[in-house]
Amino acid sequence: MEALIYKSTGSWYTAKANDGKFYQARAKGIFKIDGISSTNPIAVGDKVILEKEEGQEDTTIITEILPRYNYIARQSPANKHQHHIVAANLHQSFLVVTIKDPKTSQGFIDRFLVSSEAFHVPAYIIFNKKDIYKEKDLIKYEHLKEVYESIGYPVFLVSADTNEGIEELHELMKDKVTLFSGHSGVGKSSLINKLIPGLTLRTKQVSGWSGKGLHTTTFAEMFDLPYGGSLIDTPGVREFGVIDIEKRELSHYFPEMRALIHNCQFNNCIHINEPGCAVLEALENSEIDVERYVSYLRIMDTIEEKNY
Ligand SMILES: Nc1nc2c(ncn2[C@@H]2O[C@H](COP(=O)(O)OP(=O)(O)OP(=O)(O)O)[C@@H](O)[C@H]2O)c(=O)[nH]1
Ligand SMILES: [Mg+2]
Ligand SMILES: [Zn+2]
Repeated sequence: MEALIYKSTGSWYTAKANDGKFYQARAKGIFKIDGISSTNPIAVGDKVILEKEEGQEDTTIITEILPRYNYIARQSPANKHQHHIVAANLHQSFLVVTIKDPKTSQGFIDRFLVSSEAFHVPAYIIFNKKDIYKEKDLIKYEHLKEVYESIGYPVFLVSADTNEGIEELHELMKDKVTLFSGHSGVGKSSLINKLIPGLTLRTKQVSGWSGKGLHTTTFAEMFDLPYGGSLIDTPGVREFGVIDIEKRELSHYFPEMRALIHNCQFNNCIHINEPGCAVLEALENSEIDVERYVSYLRIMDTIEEKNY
């Protein structure tokens, strides 16, 4: 029978079959998808074929992964040459960020957005913890909202504590599959608890933000929305390493650069020091945000040359 993966712990999967029931499932053999080396060949959101295990009442075996409509992957933290598939078959992703406690850097936002572009998953930026922002934090927020909305990424300001802005998120999520991603401690699970009444995901107990590297959510998990659609909670990530992008194509994943590159004098321009570069000209005229360009250079530095 056909089923959808709701949770993966590495060795066991929870899958909802088209009989409407949840099954515990194990994977049979080694799956290799598209020939890529991945730490987790089956991810939350994957459609699979389940077979009842002989002699077992409740457990099942995954015998096949059905083709993916799309997926998001990042570098495995343990091995940068391996992929970690964050989730599959997504309509959109919410990058949950915070101005403080913890602070999300613009570089992190940009690496996530580049991956979203490369995997063709529309991204929204959700600033959480509005209730603790002081005036200077709100000024920073307004600046970032302007930067990102001007290049096509919708930006929202919400608070899981006070419920501000939550209603707007409901509308965006209806009948869609939405991935929640972001650093640990930004409030992904807290927001999800507000978005799905009755859900009580574990969130960091201590009030406020007291340390780094303490992940409260440890496995990605999908939840159905009461008004149609579903969402995927994920463990916080420290870094979102981009994968499978070549130096020459990186600017295609920056929408504000993509719009200009046909004006560069050389068609193999990578917009660093070439003469007649339309991107550098726009940068000089402040038509491109300097921090975005800095992110471009930083990501460029992390891309290893392949065969030239
Ligand atoms: N002041 C304030 N605190 C919040 C808000 N949202 C979440 N928090 C607090 O931030 C801390 C982290 O929240 P979580 O929901 O566990 O964060 P998470 O993003 O799911 O973290 P991981 O599961 O580790 O990735 C908790 O102490 C929450 O109470 C908010 O809107 N305002
Ligand atoms: Mg969490
Ligand atoms: Zn150029």
